Amino acid sequence: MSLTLHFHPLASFCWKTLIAFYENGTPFEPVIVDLGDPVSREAFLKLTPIGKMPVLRDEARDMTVPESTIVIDYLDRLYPGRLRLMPTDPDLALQVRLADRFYDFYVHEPMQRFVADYLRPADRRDPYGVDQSRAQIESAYAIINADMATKQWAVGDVFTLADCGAFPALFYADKVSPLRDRFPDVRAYLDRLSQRPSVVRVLDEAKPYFHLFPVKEA
Ligand SMILES: N[C@@H](CCC(=O)N[C@@H](CS)C(=O)NCC(=O)O)C(=O)O
Repeated sequence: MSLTLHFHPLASFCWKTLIAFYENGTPFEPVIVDLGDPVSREAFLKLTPIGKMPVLRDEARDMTVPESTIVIDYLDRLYPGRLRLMPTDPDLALQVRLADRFYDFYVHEPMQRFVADYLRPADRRDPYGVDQSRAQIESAYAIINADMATKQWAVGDVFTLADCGAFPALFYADKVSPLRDRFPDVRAYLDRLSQRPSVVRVLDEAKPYFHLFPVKEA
């Protein structure tokens, strides 16, 4: 098999690429990275010195592809499936890139910072930073709520790369800064995403690891 995905089943940015793989049934060999295991860690750092997952290895093209967005873009161009995750229409593709950046920068990354704070030693926590992350997520919720009032998926009627990234960002953001019933159109969008078979599969595969998620209640 040509494609190997290095990932962890609980890691949110890895979910983004897994959703893309499962949407199109693209075959790949899964390699679970355990950064707590010295052997797995060393092998992973050889592949990608920055140490961030997911990473795609394509033996057929002798390519190592880091960054979830770039992995999906790469698959869409070189191993396209039934569903084009990056639209061929340039205006729509721009909308997808903008939405993808929005979810990564203003939901996913603040959520990650929030979660990372829980993993710090008690005397190194950063309540000010956590408040900033929460405020960022809340501003993003308000923007998404207005935007999704008239849309099915992130850029309209078709499911794209932006939706692959929106699911993990919103799923975990909802754990650290709960949506409750404050943002009904974000909630409805998250519910629609949760029903995609690709997402159901990702959640099923993550279940055995959920106890490792450090935020029990926000
Ligand atoms: N911009 C990167 C972010 C990747 C990222 O932050 N991955 C996390 C897992 S969700 C990771 O590798 N964390 C390990 C670490 O920081 O040590 C992407 O889109 O792939």
